[in-house]
Amino acid sequence: MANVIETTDAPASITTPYTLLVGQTAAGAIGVAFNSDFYRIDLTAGHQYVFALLGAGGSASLPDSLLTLEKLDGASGGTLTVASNDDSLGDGNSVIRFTAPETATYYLNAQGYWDFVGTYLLAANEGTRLNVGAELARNLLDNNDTGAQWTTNEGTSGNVTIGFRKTLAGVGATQFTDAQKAATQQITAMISEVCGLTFTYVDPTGFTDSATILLQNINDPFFPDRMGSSFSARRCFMWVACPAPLRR
Ligand SMILES: [Ca+2]
Ligand SMILES: [Ca+2]
Ligand SMILES: [Ca+2]
Repeated sequence: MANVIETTDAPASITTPYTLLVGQTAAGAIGVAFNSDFYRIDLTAGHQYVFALLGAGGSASLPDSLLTLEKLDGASGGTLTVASNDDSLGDGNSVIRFTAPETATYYLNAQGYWDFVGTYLLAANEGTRLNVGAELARNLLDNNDTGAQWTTNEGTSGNVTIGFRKTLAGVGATQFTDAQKAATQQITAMISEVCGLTFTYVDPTGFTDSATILLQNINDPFFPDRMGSSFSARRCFMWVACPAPLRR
């Protein structure tokens, strides 16, 4: 449950009645195209913060968010944008990492990208890494664009087979190392904790071509990096097969 609930639509200005404390989350909605919602937040000079805006709330979820951080502009009486992000959290979601140059009141401006509308979660925490609690994790795992899900009925538990690809494909393809295999198993264990999905490893210490999810590395200089830079040196690639009754 979010700490702050936007009941009446938040104005797109510093008159907003909503305040977010560092460490809290807010749940709100972009109800109409091109609307936006301001949340006041007090930041301390020299401290590092992470702010995230993501679609949340199932089928009504905001498919593509845009987040800016605003500060009062004394000269104009309006606000100045000091940081902004569109898609760096993946799946159209937004994340801003910000070191406050001064102790001041700032405003998080939650928006849909272009004319997108829907419900969202806004989160603020101190540090350099996004603090992903269960509520945030659940919505990050959601596919906002399609509402696709692993089980026939949303919210029920499911079982997915996973393995490390034996027959490689693509530019610069390599098999997962033992360290990568171990990290993958830690990550899927964390996902299982928050969403009730069970991952069954096919040959967890070896390689296979027969699982719903297959993982390998690729090293393709022309493959754009999802995290924002133009070209990435490395990324891992995931194949997802779709046996009934799973949908993805
Ligand atoms: Ca709103
Ligand atoms: Ca609004
Ligand atoms: Ca976006």
